[in-house]
Amino acid sequence: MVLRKLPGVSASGMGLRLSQKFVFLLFLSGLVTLCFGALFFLPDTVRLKRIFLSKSDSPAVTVGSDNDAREVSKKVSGDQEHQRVGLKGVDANVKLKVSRKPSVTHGSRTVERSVGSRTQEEWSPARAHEPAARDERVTSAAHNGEHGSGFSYERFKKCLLKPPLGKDQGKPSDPQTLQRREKVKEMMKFAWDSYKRYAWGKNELRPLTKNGHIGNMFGGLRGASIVDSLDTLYIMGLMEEYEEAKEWIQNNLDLNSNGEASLFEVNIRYVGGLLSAFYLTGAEIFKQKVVELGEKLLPAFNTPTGIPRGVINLGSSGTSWSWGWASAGSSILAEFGTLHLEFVHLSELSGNPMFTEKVMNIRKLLSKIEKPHGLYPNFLSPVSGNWVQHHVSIGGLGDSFYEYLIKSYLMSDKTDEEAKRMYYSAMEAIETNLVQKSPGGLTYVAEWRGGILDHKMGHLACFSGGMIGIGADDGPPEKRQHYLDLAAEITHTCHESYSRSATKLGPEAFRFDGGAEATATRLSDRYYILRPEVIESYMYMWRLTHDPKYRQWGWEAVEALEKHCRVEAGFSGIRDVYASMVSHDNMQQSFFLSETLKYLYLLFSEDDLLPLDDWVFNTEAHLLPIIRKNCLREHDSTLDNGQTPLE
Ligand code: DMJ
Repeated sequence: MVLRKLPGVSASGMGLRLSQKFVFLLFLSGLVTLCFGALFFLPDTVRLKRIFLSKSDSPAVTVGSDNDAREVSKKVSGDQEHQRVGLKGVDANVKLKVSRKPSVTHGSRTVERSVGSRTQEEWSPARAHEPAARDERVTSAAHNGEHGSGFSYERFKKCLLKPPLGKDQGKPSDPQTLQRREKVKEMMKFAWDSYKRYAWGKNELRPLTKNGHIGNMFGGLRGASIVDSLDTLYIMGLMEEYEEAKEWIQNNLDLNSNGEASLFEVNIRYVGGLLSAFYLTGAEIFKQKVVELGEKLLPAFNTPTGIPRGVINLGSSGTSWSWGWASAGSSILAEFGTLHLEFVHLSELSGNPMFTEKVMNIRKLLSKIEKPHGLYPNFLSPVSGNWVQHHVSIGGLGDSFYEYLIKSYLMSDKTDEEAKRMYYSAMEAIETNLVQKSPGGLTYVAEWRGGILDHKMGHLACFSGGMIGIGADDGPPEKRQHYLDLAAEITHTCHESYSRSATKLGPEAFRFDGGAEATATRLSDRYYILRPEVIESYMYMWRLTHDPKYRQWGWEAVEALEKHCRVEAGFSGIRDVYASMVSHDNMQQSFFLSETLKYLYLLFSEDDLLPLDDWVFNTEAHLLPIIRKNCLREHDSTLDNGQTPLE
């Protein structure tokens, strides 16, 4: 290359004068500052996304219900299609880009993500299911970790107000309901047997090709379907299967993996699944594994603000990254906001306060930060602690954050006043800004983009019927009935999104504009991947109202699942709920076993099966007990009234 001599510039080595060097440096640093600032402050425009999204070998398609954040590259190659999961915040099993830099993304790379009121002796799990008796004996030889856990399973059991499995495992007296419940149990057995036969040890079953899927959403961890199924198998009394699952955990669940995992997904499925299995059965192995796994997640919180990044290396490095698709290296509200329940229980079991400290720090930041119109945007910088853009949604990217606020309050035996305050003021803001009525009279929760409403609701947002329902009773007295009505209206709208399709299953997202009323208008929103949220709301609304329509709607869903999703080797999602000739997506999601089938089973059971006075469900439907004062820890030697609640 020929360098031309510029006036005033010496030709030797581009020798600039000192003042010119200074001006040049000033210009350069200005440019860098400008770029840096732009990444933080510009809205999430298509232009910006182009910078962040990796070039893939196929065109980018919109995945999941969030068009801005989830425009991920989807690799389709014959039957090797990467499935779309559309989890809270992230879509599993799709090709996703991970931002390698802690805050602003410069470099990036692509990764595939891919027991009424009987005495405690009568209700002990030992009576319900023999294997549990062994588990409890193992547990009473308390395992004290580095911190000395001080946790006593016996003490915990005494503190439950009611037997977890009810007086007769929740068996309904009405023959039709019993028959329906048996059908759901048969579906679980079929899904489990198929997974066992074709995909044992892998993360999910591919029911068409009859093989297993691993993906890399769990950072090299295996057996997601096993961990996710443990409590469902146990509750349904599928004890042989539960024992197989437990044995696999004991002998094969290797936590020494070195891959990149979604903190959120590992937490809700693995941590949640193991905690739930431990509290239900008392088997020590689950406690050991979950505490070990929890410790591997702690480095994700090593950020300037303590807000964890979305992706963590489970190996010894513990390095973490932000999702490449998330605006400017931000963390996702539904991800860092969906750790609280599990982490509080990790502290209870391990005696290590660190877990609780980490999530309380998140809480503190979110409580203090200024919120536009009282709303919580979905993206926050783990470096600056500021919102990155103003997209608000009670569906994907935001959803389970709100769920964990009210459940934190309930799980704390209604002592966590901060969670209560945050939940009800968020609800006020959501009602003022997002809740809408369609011309046809359907109540829905729209999304908010910097003040502009997007009149759509994702399937994920349909959990909110149940959430608003369980939160109704603790709201301001004058709003209690209102919240219950709102919960019923939202659940009704979500049911409409099912009944307006040819398959009677609901689409990934449905709209209320351009003449649409609870129907998907885009091809890319028409799929159904065995998601639970609508059925989850039926279950809660049944428990709260005992209106028979909820059981009827649940049964309609069972029939549709059987007709359209059941294939020879398991259950599969479908690509278009409006096509009567269905095309299957070849994926039996692990949440189908942990959530969809569990909620259906509970819907057709008596309310004394897993009573809500004692338990909350995490966002993957795993059970976590309400923490009563002086009930879990050894040093809490006396109960308030000197008695156990069952005495
Ligand atoms: C599940 O993994 C959980 O319910 C999560 O919170 C959201 N997505 C799936 C089910 O749709």
